[in-house]
Amino acid sequence: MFSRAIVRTPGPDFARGLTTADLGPPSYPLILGQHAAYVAALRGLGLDVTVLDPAPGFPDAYFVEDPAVVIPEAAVISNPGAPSRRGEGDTLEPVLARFRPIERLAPPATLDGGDVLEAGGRYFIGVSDRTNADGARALGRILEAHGRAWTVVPVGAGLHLKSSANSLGGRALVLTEALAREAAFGGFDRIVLDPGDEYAANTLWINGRLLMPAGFPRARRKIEALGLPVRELDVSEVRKMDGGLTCLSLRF
Ligand code: CIR
Repeated sequence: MFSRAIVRTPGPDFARGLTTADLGPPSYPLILGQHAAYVAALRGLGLDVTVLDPAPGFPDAYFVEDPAVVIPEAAVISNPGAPSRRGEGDTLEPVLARFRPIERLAPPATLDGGDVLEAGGRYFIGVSDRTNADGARALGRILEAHGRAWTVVPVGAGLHLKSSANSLGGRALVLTEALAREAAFGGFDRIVLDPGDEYAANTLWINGRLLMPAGFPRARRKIEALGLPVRELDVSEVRKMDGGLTCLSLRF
């Protein structure tokens, strides 16, 4: 269960962030509105939300999930895989230090929090273009020191592990077809998305309710069949910058 979230308002330079999406130019007024609706949704789900100001010089910094990983015992400042995002963690540290002892990952380890999925009492760490094997091992050692179990998962397609797999609470996961046969997820109840619905894997479970990106009715029907209450949010401008619902917050 989560009680808090940290988010950061996108800055006016957000369109200079990294992206591989070819979905057209993103709009600043629209992303501000979508971000405000996201914050309101988190608050509506009972979370105490800390909203940080934009971080000048770091156009991707509103994707606060990537430069840190928060576990019950610590906040780990990561070393993000993209050089332009290194330094975002320093801007989060004073905020996270209010809630957790700080630990740090150091080069050659690289890790983005978007590659870290907690589900069924275990941490799954994706090795991706952003998170290397050193990063997975370094976070794994911290998790182990706090008595937490972890498993490495190769991320074939998509930016991060959580671009393609997310928790639906308990032992249920929503996954793209590409990850559905991944042995690490063998013991889970799996909702596998249809081809074309891959973006809907970036859903956000908060205390028994699910936030989903708008516009994926087939995926929504599959998830609602589990009895999980779903709310859709429009994140079109976030998607243009390769992001989704999970990347916009740190929850703990
Ligand atoms: C990036 O490429 O780093 C950002 N434009 C998007 C990060 C999305 N984060 C996430 O999926 N956890």
